[in-house]
Amino acid sequence: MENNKLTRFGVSMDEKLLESFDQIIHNKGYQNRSEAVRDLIRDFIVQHKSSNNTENLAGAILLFYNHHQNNLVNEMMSIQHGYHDNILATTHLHIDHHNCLELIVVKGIMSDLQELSDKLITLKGVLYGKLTISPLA
Ligand code: NI
Repeated sequence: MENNKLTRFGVSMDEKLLESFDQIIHNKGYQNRSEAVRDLIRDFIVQHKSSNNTENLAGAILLFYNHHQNNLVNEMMSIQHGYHDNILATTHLHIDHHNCLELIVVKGIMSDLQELSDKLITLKGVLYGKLTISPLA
Protein backbone atom coordinates (compact mmCIF):
# COMPACT_ATOMS: atom_id res chain seq x y z
CA MET A 1 0.00 0.00 0.00
CA GLU A 2 2.73 2.47 1.05
CA ASN A 3 4.62 1.87 -2.21
CA ASN A 4 1.60 2.60 -4.38
CA LYS A 5 1.93 5.51 -6.75
CA LEU A 6 0.07 8.61 -5.60
CA THR A 7 -2.44 10.18 -7.96
CA ARG A 8 -3.76 13.71 -7.57
CA PHE A 9 -7.25 14.63 -8.70
CA GLY A 10 -9.35 17.77 -8.65
CA VAL A 11 -12.87 17.98 -7.25
CA SER A 12 -15.37 20.74 -7.94
CA MET A 13 -18.01 21.44 -5.34
CA ASP A 14 -20.23 24.05 -3.82
CA GLU A 15 -18.23 26.46 -1.66
CA LYS A 16 -20.58 26.09 1.33
CA LEU A 17 -20.33 22.31 1.17
CA LEU A 18 -16.54 22.53 1.23
CA GLU A 19 -16.63 25.01 4.15
CA SER A 20 -18.76 22.59 6.18
CA PHE A 21 -16.41 19.76 5.32
CA ASP A 22 -13.32 21.79 6.26
CA GLN A 23 -14.89 22.80 9.58
CA ILE A 24 -15.62 19.18 10.49
CA ILE A 25 -12.21 17.80 9.50
CA HIS A 26 -10.53 20.67 11.37
CA ASN A 27 -12.53 19.84 14.53
CA LYS A 28 -11.65 16.17 14.15
CA GLY A 29 -7.96 17.04 13.95
CA TYR A 30 -7.14 16.20 10.33
CA GLN A 31 -4.04 18.06 9.13
CA ASN A 32 -5.34 18.38 5.58
CA ARG A 33 -8.18 17.51 3.24
CA SER A 34 -6.26 14.73 1.51
CA GLU A 35 -6.03 12.59 4.66
CA ALA A 36 -9.73 13.13 5.41
CA VAL A 37 -10.76 12.24 1.85
CA ARG A 38 -8.55 9.12 1.91
CA ASP A 39 -10.26 7.96 5.13
CA LEU A 40 -13.70 8.60 3.64
CA ILE A 41 -12.85 6.64 0.51
CA ARG A 42 -11.35 3.72 2.48
CA ASP A 43 -14.51 3.52 4.59
CA PHE A 44 -16.74 3.81 1.51
CA ILE A 45 -14.94 0.89 -0.12
CA VAL A 46 -15.21 -1.33 3.00
CA GLN A 47 -18.90 -0.50 3.52
CA HIS A 48 -19.71 -1.26 -0.11
CA LYS A 49 -17.96 -4.57 -0.46
CA SER A 50 -19.89 -6.70 -2.89
CA SER A 51 -22.29 -9.18 -1.30
CA ASN A 52 -20.51 -12.04 -3.12
CA ASN A 53 -17.29 -11.20 -1.28
CA THR A 54 -16.17 -14.33 0.63
CA GLU A 55 -13.69 -12.60 2.96
CA ASN A 56 -14.46 -12.91 6.68
CA LEU A 57 -15.60 -9.58 8.06
CA ALA A 58 -16.50 -8.28 11.49
CA GLY A 59 -18.96 -5.53 12.21
CA ALA A 60 -21.87 -4.28 14.23
CA ILE A 61 -25.55 -3.69 13.61
CA LEU A 62 -26.99 -0.75 15.52
CA LEU A 63 -30.76 -0.76 15.99
CA PHE A 64 -32.99 1.83 17.59
CA TYR A 65 -36.61 0.75 18.06
CA ASN A 66 -39.82 1.09 19.98
CA HIS A 67 -40.30 -2.12 21.94
CA HIS A 68 -44.09 -1.54 22.26
CA GLN A 69 -44.47 -2.27 18.53
CA ASN A 70 -46.58 -5.41 18.23
CA ASN A 71 -44.49 -8.57 18.08
CA LEU A 72 -41.29 -6.69 17.16
CA VAL A 73 -39.17 -8.07 20.01
CA ASN A 74 -40.27 -11.65 19.23
CA GLU A 75 -39.54 -11.27 15.53
CA MET A 76 -36.14 -9.75 16.27
CA MET A 77 -35.25 -12.61 18.59
CA SER A 78 -36.38 -15.22 16.10
CA ILE A 79 -34.35 -13.66 13.24
CA GLN A 80 -31.24 -13.44 15.42
CA HIS A 81 -31.50 -17.11 16.42
CA GLY A 82 -31.48 -17.96 12.71
CA TYR A 83 -28.05 -16.30 12.45
CA HIS A 84 -26.50 -17.54 15.72
CA ASP A 85 -23.29 -18.45 13.88
CA ASN A 86 -22.83 -14.83 12.83
CA ILE A 87 -23.68 -13.16 16.16
CA LEU A 88 -20.84 -12.73 18.65
CA ALA A 89 -22.60 -10.54 21.22
CA THR A 90 -25.70 -8.47 21.76
CA THR A 91 -26.10 -5.46 24.03
CA HIS A 92 -29.54 -4.08 24.77
CA LEU A 93 -30.02 -0.67 26.38
CA HIS A 94 -33.38 0.69 27.57
CA ILE A 95 -33.10 4.31 26.41
CA ASP A 96 -36.44 5.50 27.82
CA HIS A 97 -39.91 4.14 28.55
CA HIS A 98 -40.57 3.29 24.87
CA ASN A 99 -37.25 3.04 23.06
CA CYS A 100 -34.43 0.54 23.02
CA LEU A 101 -30.98 0.64 21.50
CA GLU A 102 -29.46 -2.66 20.51
CA LEU A 103 -25.93 -3.33 19.35
CA ILE A 104 -25.31 -6.68 17.68
CA VAL A 105 -21.67 -7.57 17.06
CA VAL A 106 -21.37 -9.81 14.03
CA LYS A 107 -18.84 -11.70 11.93
CA GLY A 108 -19.04 -13.62 8.67
CA ILE A 109 -19.24 -13.07 4.94
CA MET A 110 -20.82 -9.94 3.54
CA SER A 111 -23.93 -11.60 2.10
CA ASP A 112 -24.88 -13.11 5.49
CA LEU A 113 -24.23 -9.91 7.42
CA GLN A 114 -26.13 -7.84 4.87
CA GLU A 115 -29.05 -10.29 4.89
CA LEU A 116 -29.29 -10.34 8.69
CA SER A 117 -29.01 -6.58 8.87
CA ASP A 118 -31.68 -6.03 6.18
CA LYS A 119 -34.12 -8.40 7.92
CA LEU A 120 -33.75 -6.54 11.23
CA ILE A 121 -33.67 -2.98 9.92
CA THR A 122 -36.80 -3.38 7.77
CA LEU A 123 -38.95 -4.68 10.66
CA LYS A 124 -41.89 -2.44 11.51
CA GLY A 125 -41.06 -0.37 14.58
CA VAL A 126 -37.33 -0.08 13.88
CA LEU A 127 -36.74 3.68 13.79
CA TYR A 128 -33.08 3.54 12.82
CA GLY A 129 -30.69 0.79 11.83
CA LYS A 130 -27.22 0.60 10.39
CA LEU A 131 -24.67 -2.09 9.62
CA THR A 132 -21.05 -1.03 9.95
CA ILE A 133 -18.37 -3.32 8.56
CA SER A 134 -14.75 -3.57 9.57
CA PRO A 135 -12.29 -5.71 7.61
CA LEU A 136 -10.67 -8.48 9.68
CA ALA A 137 -6.89 -8.18 9.72
NI1 NI B 1 -35.30 -2.12 26.04
